[in-house]
Amino acid sequence: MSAPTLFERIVAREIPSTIVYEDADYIAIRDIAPKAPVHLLVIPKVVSARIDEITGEAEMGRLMLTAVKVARSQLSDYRLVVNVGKGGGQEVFHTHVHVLGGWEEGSPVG
Ligand code: DGP
Repeated sequence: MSAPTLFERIVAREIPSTIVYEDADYIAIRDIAPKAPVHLLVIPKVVSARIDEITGEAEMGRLMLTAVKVARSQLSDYRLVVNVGKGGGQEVFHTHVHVLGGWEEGSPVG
């Protein structure tokens, strides 16, 4: 068995985090190094290393629906980002969707 991922350890409360949403299958936390005034991570509890390992339409759909639900609970406008692989900027290899928003001057640059 491989070592638990950072996010599994957060789900297990072994590592503290600010949890903003949780259900049986997903957790959403505040990012420890926010890149926007609001920066959340929506994380499936079932581990896949990267989002392109998810092949089920239902699983992919529920992940995005959960990300949108979490985003809409705090923001009217927002950005969803998924980094995929080292070259795509991914640092934590447990699939997650970034929710970014809350910029004062409307949309961010880039
Ligand atoms: P990514 O580069 O897409 O793999 O994003 C990983 C994010 O996880 C990054 O924005 C920082 C965040 N992060 C890393 N370690 C922790 C942690 O211990 N707690 C929380 N809340 N976020 C973390």
